[in-house]
Amino acid sequence: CPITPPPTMSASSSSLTAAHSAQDYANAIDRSVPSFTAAQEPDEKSYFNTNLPPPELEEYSERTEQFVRHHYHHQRRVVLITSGGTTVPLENQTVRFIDNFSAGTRGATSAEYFLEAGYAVIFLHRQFSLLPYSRHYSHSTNCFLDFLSEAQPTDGYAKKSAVMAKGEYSDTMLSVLRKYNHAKRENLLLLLPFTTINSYLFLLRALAMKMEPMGSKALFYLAAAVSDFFIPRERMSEHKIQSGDFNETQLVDPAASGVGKKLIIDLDPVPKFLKRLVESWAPKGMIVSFKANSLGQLETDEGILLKKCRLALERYSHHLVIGNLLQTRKFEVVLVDSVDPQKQPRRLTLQRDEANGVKFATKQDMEIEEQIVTEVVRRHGARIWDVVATTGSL
Ligand code: 9Z3
Repeated sequence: CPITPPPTMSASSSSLTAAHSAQDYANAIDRSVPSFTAAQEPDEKSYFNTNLPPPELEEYSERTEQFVRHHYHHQRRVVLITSGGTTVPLENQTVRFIDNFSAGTRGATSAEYFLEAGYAVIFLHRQFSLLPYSRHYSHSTNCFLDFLSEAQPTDGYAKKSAVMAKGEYSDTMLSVLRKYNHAKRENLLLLLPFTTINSYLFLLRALAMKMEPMGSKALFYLAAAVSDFFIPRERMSEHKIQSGDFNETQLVDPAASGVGKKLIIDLDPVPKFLKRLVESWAPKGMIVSFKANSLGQLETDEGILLKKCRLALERYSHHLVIGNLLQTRKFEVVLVDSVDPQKQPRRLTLQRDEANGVKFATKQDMEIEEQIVTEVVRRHGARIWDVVATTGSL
């Protein structure tokens, strides 16, 4: 999860105010529970037997199976990218949910570079988050309409008025369009949207298992911002939580009275399934996870971030952790690998221009994902050779 959970998990962020005492904050997360240990097989059984699979599970599994078969045939490597935030619904018929901070930039941008590197991409993403290629022209900062102009018949391009790309954008747009069309034509990009943390977990497990035929040519690039806490099915309210519902749902504080009753949400830790992915769902694949931190002072935070990356490798035994700080994630990441987690990590940075104290990437060197993906692809290649050399097969 990219965000250290807020001191109290209230449904409304507006209630995260000085009205809560330091004591409230201190008690909001039960630190006595060893919550961040890796989930084991019984935890997996318990989670997947007690929570409901999403309706799209079967369809996505079939599409993934076909996609993998097709690219296995063409001897391509396949990467499963997860991208965007995961929601935690408060009701089964969801009206309210807790969300996670992520636009999907890391995932969508990386997908384009993986495609350029010859991979086929399964893009498991939060619905309506950024997508490869269309990300250049979507969302509020770069509305696609701003890239268009009206062509008049006199321009010689059209017999009647028509829409065309503005001159200054058309070269870039043409290049993006060609790559997009190529990916579509060659069936290189499988877009699979999800919304909730529960769907994400069910889908990750099912799709990972469908990648099995790829052997070591399967790569997992887990950039989605995964919720740390959720409400298990047996405690979830069926309908919208009403302010008088406290006995039924256990979600509204029965001790509070009158106007301004507090809604107290009791969340369980989300099981950490990364180890199950490594050991059981995709034992031959290479698994890359992201770790994010969001505190203030860069120097100290980097120390904390590095510790967290090393701890993650120790706990889950996967292959590479990419650490990023929320504030600088577009310019800087560190790579900590399982071969020697204690050695100085590989740091990737973009050159920066400083203007008014704000840091921008320079124009020549815009996207850090290009560097990240180049490095991951290189390590994946090395690992495939290792596996072939030691086992004689992929
Ligand atoms: C990340 O750290 C991603 O790089 C970001 C990307 C979410 C910061 P944006 O989408 O942001 O470009 O806006 N992802 C965090 C992944 C995460 O939650 N990891 C979990 C963990 O380490 C599960 S593997 O416990």
